[in-house]
Amino acid sequence: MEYQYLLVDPETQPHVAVVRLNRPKELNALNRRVMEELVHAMQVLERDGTTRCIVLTGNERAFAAGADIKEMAGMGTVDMLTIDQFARWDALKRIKIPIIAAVSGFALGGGCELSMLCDMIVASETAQFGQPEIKIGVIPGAGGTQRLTRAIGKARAMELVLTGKFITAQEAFAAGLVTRIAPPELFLQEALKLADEVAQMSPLAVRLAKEAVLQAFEQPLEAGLHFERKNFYMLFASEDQKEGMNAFVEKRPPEWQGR
Ligand code: DAK
Repeated sequence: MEYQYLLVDPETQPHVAVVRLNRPKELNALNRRVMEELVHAMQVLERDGTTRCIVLTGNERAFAAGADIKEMAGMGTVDMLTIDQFARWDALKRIKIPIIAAVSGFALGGGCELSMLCDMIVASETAQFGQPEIKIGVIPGAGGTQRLTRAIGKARAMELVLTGKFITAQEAFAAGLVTRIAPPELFLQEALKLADEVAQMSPLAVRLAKEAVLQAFEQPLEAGLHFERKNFYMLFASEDQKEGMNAFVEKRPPEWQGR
């Protein structure tokens, strides 16, 4: 697939790919084509067998200012149902490799939701997060009411969703939405540093760990603990578990096989 709105570097550093949203004039508004390309790029990286972590970013002014309002403005319920844009969001949710959102500037509406669908958010000091859909007569549709509430709590999420106000990177960090903040010239570097830390771990363990953490959003505690335990047991059937523990005992760095 030829990408019109993405720049993809499959190996910016060993085992780490960078996917850049590249629709700058529209502040990376997520139209149907962008979402289609994004799903394609992520699935290709997942299948290539070498990528262990993906950094998803935009530009300095915007990660993404939301779904494309101009594209949606004339649509009715039947259009929304038949286009079924949710299928693309669901496909992104199923990517098993960790994805780090490196956010500078606006992460609004669908842009904020996209950053929250990622596994971690590294923000530039200039980042602004918000769910301003209420100002255009709708509500968040791609997880904003759920993921934001889980990330920052009911009171703060309710205020953002009901008023459409934005929060700064510092506020997002204090609230637990963002894992690291860096100056604008360093935020991507910081995200790459974090990606490198993840990429140095056993890819198998990383995959099962991501899956288990995400279960905390889906399951009651007992079921989540059960899920975690199954993944934990499963890793004892892997070469990487033997390698990791032997390397510790032998005081040497592990060499992961991903098996
Ligand atoms: N859609 C389309 N174009 C957008 C856009 C957007 N979301 N955001 C910005 N742009 C365009 C502007 O129209 C403008 O284009 P021109 O007029 O130059 O042609 C250009 O980007 C630059 O924007 P501004 O001139 O407005 O720049 P400012 O610095 O003055 O303001 C701003 C920046 C980010 C505060 C402002 O552009 C703004 O308020 N943008 C809209 C933010 C917003 O309301 N976002 C939420 C959109 S609703 C779904 C999944 C997800 C969603 C829905 C369904 N399914 C799975 C079904 C999500 C919905 C949303 O995100």
